[in-house]
Amino acid sequence: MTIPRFAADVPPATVAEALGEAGCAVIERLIDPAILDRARHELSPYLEATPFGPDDFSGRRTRRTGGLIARSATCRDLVMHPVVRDVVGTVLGHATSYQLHLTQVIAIGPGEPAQPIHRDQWAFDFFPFPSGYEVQCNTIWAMTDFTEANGATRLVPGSHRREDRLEFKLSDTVPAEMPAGSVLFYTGALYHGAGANRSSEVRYGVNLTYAVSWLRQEENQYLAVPHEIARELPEPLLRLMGYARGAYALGYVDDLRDPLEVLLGRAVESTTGLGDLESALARLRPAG
Ligand SMILES: O=C(O)CCC(=O)C(=O)O
Ligand SMILES: [Fe+2]
Repeated sequence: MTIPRFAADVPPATVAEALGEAGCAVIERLIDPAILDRARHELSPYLEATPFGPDDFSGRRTRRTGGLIARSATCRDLVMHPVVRDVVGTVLGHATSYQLHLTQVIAIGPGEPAQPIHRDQWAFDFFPFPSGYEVQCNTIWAMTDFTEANGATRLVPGSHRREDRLEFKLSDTVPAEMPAGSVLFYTGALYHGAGANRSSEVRYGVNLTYAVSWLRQEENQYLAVPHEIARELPEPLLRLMGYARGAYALGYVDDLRDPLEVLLGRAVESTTGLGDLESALARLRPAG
């Protein structure tokens, strides 16, 4: 199986369908690479200050810079990109809602070996989610061109439906090569890993991931984004960051208050999943 590839004008439903079949998909040149250059510029002090990873999985020649919502206005727009929201909303559409899971620039330095092949959903303590029940949908935006030589993400297309805890060799994988401005989608169950960087340049990707909102977030948005900054952000972004109730009641504050109301100090429209609960209950009512 190969990686499904699309042009920027692809309908999001087509990408979601491809993700169902292959567990991965690329939209080439979805945005102007200048937008990603701007994000890199906004983030440059943080990118330079980030230390290399502490172990082979994080990468000892790789820098992972997070907190992108607080640190880059451009990254806020990437997180909310309407095509991404549409695709992720379909892939995770079986859940009442989904939320942002982590934001991270992954800068793979020259000489970095390939990352072990893994499933991102193993982050959830290796819980064996049922095959076909995706809990996570991920994106990596190519800030620089992704080439086999500079560490393009390596994927095993179709492996999202395979058994859990498999071990793959690099020869089982294909590189998600793509020009800057493209975005790679892959689900939480897809086996993949960062490629080795055998070039002399740094490979920059922006990893923005989303997960169903009944699971704990990998990056803690409530602390990664200072509240003075959060209070100035648009409400839909805040909800996606987790200032909303997951499913019916997850994440409420004291007397069943909405977390967004608490952050902003004023009444907001309810963000509970009650609407969905009511329609689900209506479907279960006996006819007539
Ligand atoms: O940067 C990449 O290409 C992929 C990184 C990755 O899979 C991870 O860190 O979980
Ligand atoms: Fe990964």
